[in-house]
Formats: sequence, structure tokens, C-alpha cells
Amino acid sequence: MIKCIDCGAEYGLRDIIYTCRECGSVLEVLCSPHVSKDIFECRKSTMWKYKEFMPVDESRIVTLEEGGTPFCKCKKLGDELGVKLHVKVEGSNPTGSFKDRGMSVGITKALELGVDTVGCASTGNTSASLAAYAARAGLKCIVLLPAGKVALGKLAQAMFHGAEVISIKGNFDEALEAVTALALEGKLYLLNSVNPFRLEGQKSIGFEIVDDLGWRSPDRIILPVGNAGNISAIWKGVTEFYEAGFIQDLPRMTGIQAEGAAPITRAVRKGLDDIVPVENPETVATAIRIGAPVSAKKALRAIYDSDGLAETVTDDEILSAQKLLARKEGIGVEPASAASIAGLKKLVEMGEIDKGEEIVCVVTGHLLKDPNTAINACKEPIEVDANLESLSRVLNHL
Ligand code: AN7
Repeated sequence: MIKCIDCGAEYGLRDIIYTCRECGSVLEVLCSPHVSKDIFECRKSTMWKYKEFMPVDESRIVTLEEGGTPFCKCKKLGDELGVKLHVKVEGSNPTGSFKDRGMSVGITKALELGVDTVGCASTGNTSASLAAYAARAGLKCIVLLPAGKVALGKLAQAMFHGAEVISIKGNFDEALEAVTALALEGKLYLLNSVNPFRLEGQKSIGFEIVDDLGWRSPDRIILPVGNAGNISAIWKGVTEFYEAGFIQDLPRMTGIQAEGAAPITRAVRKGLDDIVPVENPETVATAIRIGAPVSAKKALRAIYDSDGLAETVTDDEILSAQKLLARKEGIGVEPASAASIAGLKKLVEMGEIDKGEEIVCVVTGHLLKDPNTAINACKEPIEVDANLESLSRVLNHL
């Protein structure tokens, strides 16, 4: 069943619906299978390991074996900050971001519903993922991108997988409004995270964190927040495992936003249960350059219900954290993903996070998504002749 999170109106799993027809709020898919966690043993490590929790027809799953991503202990960085730190590396998904989890379920649903065209607005990663999964399923794909604000790797993926790429004169929020209008006209099946089936896939990050820790909850999960789907999804995942009796505690959900695009953090500071949109969002972390997150209400509930936090970080803090993670731990992530690390550092310094806390930072996309930002942060390589003498001269100067 699909249910409105505000008024409780109920809809069927085969309804093509994005927001509540009664009150306009966001929807969620209810899913509570009665299973023992023993069934997960010996299964391959992809997100479909937890297929009983996925509300789609098992016989038609469209998958590139997403999920089962690395869960890296980061002892050096953790010791430096005085916490027990694990990093969930979502850049290791098939198209290089966590969006693949949501798209696997979303495209499977699209096939079930018999649609022929799918679409989304995107800051980049959603379009890259949708383009790949639509190709695999043989569906037409239309993506709307904010002109000039999509990182190179993501644009290359969307185009190369054969999506119809349309550049919108405007930001992500405007592109999302435009594509939603197309969806409501019946021109395409919308696969932005306002579609509740997307979050059903992404909740598997929560499942995996618990499983990775040996069926325990960490004290806290920290992640970047843009459209606010992922924080809502991960909370849904850990809550479902808690309600199934697989874990005894729940993590504090901690969302990090870029200072120039922080409607959720502002709402949390004031204790509000909805946001005031940010008009001209701006940040180097283009993935989270979003002013009116569609899943804001769900995200705020996740933060309040889990006794969590929301914080902002500056672009400089994001870029420093990106470099720190790359150079201290060997984990390469795109700027938006580094917001989780930058946020952890700031919250430790502020005394909001206790020493010794067990923390999982979700890093959401791969370094190579945004090669320009990476290159701009480095010195040009020195060019020399290929002989020992020239090389020795250069090495002596290092
Ligand atoms: C790397 O691709 O919104 O809070 O259109 O690409 O669930 O939106 C991307 C978001 C974090 C924020 N990290 O997640 C899009 C898009 C990366 C991202 C987020 C995004 P949400």
C-alpha cells in the first residue's frame, strides 16, 4: 500500500501517483514482511539480498547488482576526531552513486506499470543512474538538467547511456517543477525521489549499515542532504529493521547541507516541521544545490524522531574534507559526499558529537563524477624528459 505521510490517505501499489490527491503531501510505501533475518545468510551481497523488503515483482527485477558497497573502517581519521568512524562508500555502485539503489526499484516498478518513457530532473547523479537503468530495461528516458551546473562525469553518463538530455535555463528546483508538469500530463513516469518507490531502494543503505556492523545500529549516521530523499530512505530502512526485531537501537540521523543551500538545517534550528525554500541555492557541491527539497517533511521527521541533527558546512570546509578523506584514507568522493565528513568534523569541534561515538558517514558519489573540481584543487603535474638525470633533478626538489 502507498500512504500519505500527513493525512493517511491510502493508494494502491499500482496507482501512478506522486503526491497525495487529498492534501498534496508526500507519500510512502508501507512494507513490513514477517521474516527472520536468517534468510539473508548466504545470499549475494547486493541490495536485493533484502528482497522481501522491496515492494516489487521479484520476477522482473532490473538490476546491475547495485548495493553491497564497501563499509570502510577509517581508523586514522576517526582517531584524529576522537570517534569510531566507518564510511559507507556509495561511489562503488554501478554508475558511481547511491541513486542506483533507487533506480533499480524505480525502473522495476516502471516495467510492472507498463510505461514506455521515464524521466527526471537532476543535479546529475539521478540522471546518470536513470539513463543507465532505462537503457537496461529498454525504456525511453528524458532528463532535465540545470544548464551549466552539472558535473562533467554525470553529464557524460546521461548522454552516453542514450537519455534525451534537455538543458534547462534555471536551477534544479525549476527543472523539477517542469518535469513534474510533464509527468502529470502523462508524458513520462517520474523517477525523482518524490516517487516513493525510489526511497524503497535507497532504504537498503540503512539495511546494509546494520548488517555490516553485525546486526547493530551505529550511534549516528551522517550524510549530505539535497532533495532530502536519502536521509528519509535510510531512516525508513533502519526503522523497518528495528520493527522487525533485527536491531535493538536506532541511529541518530544527521543531515549536512551546504551553507548556500540549507533549507532543512534552517528549519531544524527553528524547530519547524516544514521548510521555507531557499530562492537561489549556491554551492560548489552541485549535487546538493537544491533550495526546495521535495522530501523535506520526511527528512525533518527522521531528524526529530531519531534525536538527530542538521548542520551546514561552507564550500571551503567541503573541499578540505574531500581532500582529507582522499589523502588520509584513500577514499575518493565528489564534493557533495564530502559534506558528511566536513559535517562530522564541525560537529565534533562544536561538541555536538561525543568522543567515542560510533559514526557511519555515507559518502554518496565517486570522485570521478566531478573531475574538474578535483583537478582544480591540485597543482599541474611537472613535465620532464624521460631520463634519469631530469627525473633526479625534479625529485631532489620535492
Ligand atoms: C552525490 O542527482 O538530487 O538528499 O538530482 O548526487 O537524497 O537528494 C542528487 C543528490 C547527495 C543528496 N550526494 O541526496 C540528483 C540529486 C550526492 C548526490 C545527494 C545527491 P538527496
